[in-house]
Amino acid sequence: MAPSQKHCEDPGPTVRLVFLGAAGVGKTALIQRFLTGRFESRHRRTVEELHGLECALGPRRVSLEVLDTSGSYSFPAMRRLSIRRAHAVALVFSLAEPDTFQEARRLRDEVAALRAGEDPPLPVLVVGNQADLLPGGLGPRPPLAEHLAATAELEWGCSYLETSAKQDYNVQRLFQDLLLQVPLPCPGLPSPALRRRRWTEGQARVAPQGHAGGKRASCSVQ
Ligand SMILES: Nc1nc2c(ncn2[C@@H]2O[C@H](COP(=O)(O)OP(=O)(O)O)[C@@H](O)[C@H]2O)c(=O)[nH]1
Ligand SMILES: [Mg+2]
Repeated sequence: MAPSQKHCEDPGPTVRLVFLGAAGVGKTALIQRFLTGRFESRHRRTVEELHGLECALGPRRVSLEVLDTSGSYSFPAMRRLSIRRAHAVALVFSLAEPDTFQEARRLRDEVAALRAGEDPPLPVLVVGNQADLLPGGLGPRPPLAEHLAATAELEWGCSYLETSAKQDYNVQRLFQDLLLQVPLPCPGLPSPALRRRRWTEGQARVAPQGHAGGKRASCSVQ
């Protein structure tokens, strides 16, 4: 993390990350794993929950908002509003239940329709969660997962990541990938392309900050 005196005084721009996907795919579990470091095996229905934390992106500070959505069809107006206001979207499905990929496809179409023609395009990261439940666990990708990854990357033009909230696999990276793709009008902040290259070269990190055992209040991406 950059020393705090190097940060600008203002809280910086707000960056909104929105988690979409069918109910039960692990949206809440991924967010809770990131914020608290913990995993809960019980499924509790989410309506909509907004989490806020401070995040240092290199020398700049941003107010990070993470929106956890219900994944049900009951709140279409809320969903459309959250898509319109998003700076980046995590489109989560379960690798253990490939049918949930169809819901991801439907949501991806809705995102594409609502945010059509934007330059740069809204970053959308397709997240195959519950990877620990694949035959072979977190080992090599089975052919079905390979096919879903190729659809997300080649057909939809999105980036793709496999995660496990349960095993804490790629959860930091999920937030890092989303944050690195957000274009910010920040003086002194490297471009998304350079930030992504730093990540690829292993220089970028999301560092946990804040409360041990409690909810994380801040994070840092170098
Ligand atoms: N094995 C496994 N279970 C998970 C994982 N992520 C979530 N779950 C479980 O899946 C169920 C639904 O998770 P939840 O986060 O509530 O889903 P949401 O409706 O998308 O928010 C819960 O019982 C979680 O414990 C994971 O990566 N692996
Ligand atoms: Mg939930």
